[in-house]
Amino acid sequence: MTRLRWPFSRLILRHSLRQMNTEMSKRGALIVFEGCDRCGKTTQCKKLVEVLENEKEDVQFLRFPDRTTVIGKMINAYLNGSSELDDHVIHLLFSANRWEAAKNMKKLLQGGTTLIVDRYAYSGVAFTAAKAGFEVDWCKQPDVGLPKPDLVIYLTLNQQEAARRGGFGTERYEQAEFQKKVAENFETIREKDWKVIDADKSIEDLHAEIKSLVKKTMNDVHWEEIRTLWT
Ligand code: NYM
Ligand code: MG
Repeated sequence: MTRLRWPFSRLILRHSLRQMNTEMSKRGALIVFEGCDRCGKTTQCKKLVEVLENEKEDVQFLRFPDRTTVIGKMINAYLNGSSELDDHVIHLLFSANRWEAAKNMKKLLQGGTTLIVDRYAYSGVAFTAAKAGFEVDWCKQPDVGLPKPDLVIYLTLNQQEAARRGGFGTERYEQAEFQKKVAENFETIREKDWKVIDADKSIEDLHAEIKSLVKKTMNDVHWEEIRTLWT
């Protein structure tokens, strides 16, 4: 018995040291970009990721919908018009598409990776609530409990500039009238700490503004717990 005790305690010590180490390692930040279609979100996300990677930061780009999964393929078919789905069903699929990524997102964040995310649950609410008969409160429910972003960058674009940037694509929702309602919904659901940025400027100027906000958040959240959305 006495001979066994020593290796056991050493094992336990090693285990708790490892645990302390993971608990004490810096976490990454969850950064979300939101806005209407054509506001330049994707361009900015990709540029930001490229620049941060060059600076040897641990970052990963994610986007919702993630059209590569089984659920994502159903969403893609709905958006490009090759399938019809009930409005409740597509809303829940968009949410399920986030939940299927949530565990991995948390793992990456805990492991120190900063996630740059093109759209999140706020798009889910703003787009579905733009349809007749859908209340914001109902729309939020399926996403309650997801990891909460540490920073939401909301890019706005006036109607004239949006029009100047060229027409919308051919996907469902890409019509001026619908987008106007979406923008109103973003105003309703946006929280005090969102960074609202007018996207009507050069790609470089917009990037510089965004990058400094993101860097600050990355430093601020190192030792903070990951929060949960709408709880
Ligand atoms: N969209 C996106 C939703 O309606 N609900 C959601 O939860 C999300 C994440 O999908 N018009 C809409 C917004 C867009 C469309 O997005 C596809 P993207 O970023 O254009 O691939
Ligand atoms: Mg789009």
